[in-house]
Amino acid sequence: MTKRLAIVALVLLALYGASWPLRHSQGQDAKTPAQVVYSQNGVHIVLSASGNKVAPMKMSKFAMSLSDVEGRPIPNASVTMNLQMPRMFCGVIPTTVQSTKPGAYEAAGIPVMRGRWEAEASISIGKEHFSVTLPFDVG
Ligand SMILES: [Cu+2]
Repeated sequence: MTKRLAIVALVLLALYGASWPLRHSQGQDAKTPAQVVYSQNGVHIVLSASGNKVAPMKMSKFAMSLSDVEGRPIPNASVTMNLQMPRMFCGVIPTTVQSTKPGAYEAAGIPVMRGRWEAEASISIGKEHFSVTLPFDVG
């Protein structure tokens, strides 16, 4: 009897263990990252939402930094950013982007409704173009 119980316990434990990757990925899906880091061709881009809560119809701010592999700021980039909801027809909401210091930018825009949004930054440095997307939640 005790042996049988032990086997049942082992089977349950194995099932629980096998479902771990599933539970883990669900947990990650439910949360948006605080920032995205993008690195390519010697350009390092960090895009983050400023402040911890974004509300609908409120001005939301985003910060972006551009640096080279040694961490030196890259000045004189051309930066635009739009806000949009994936798979919805809320339209594309432009933001105003300003450089706060060399290699640092602040974008501000107003998401119009609750839900999952994406901030899409387009960056041109000389002849190179980069695109970085930050998912964020409004609500
Ligand atoms: Cu929408």
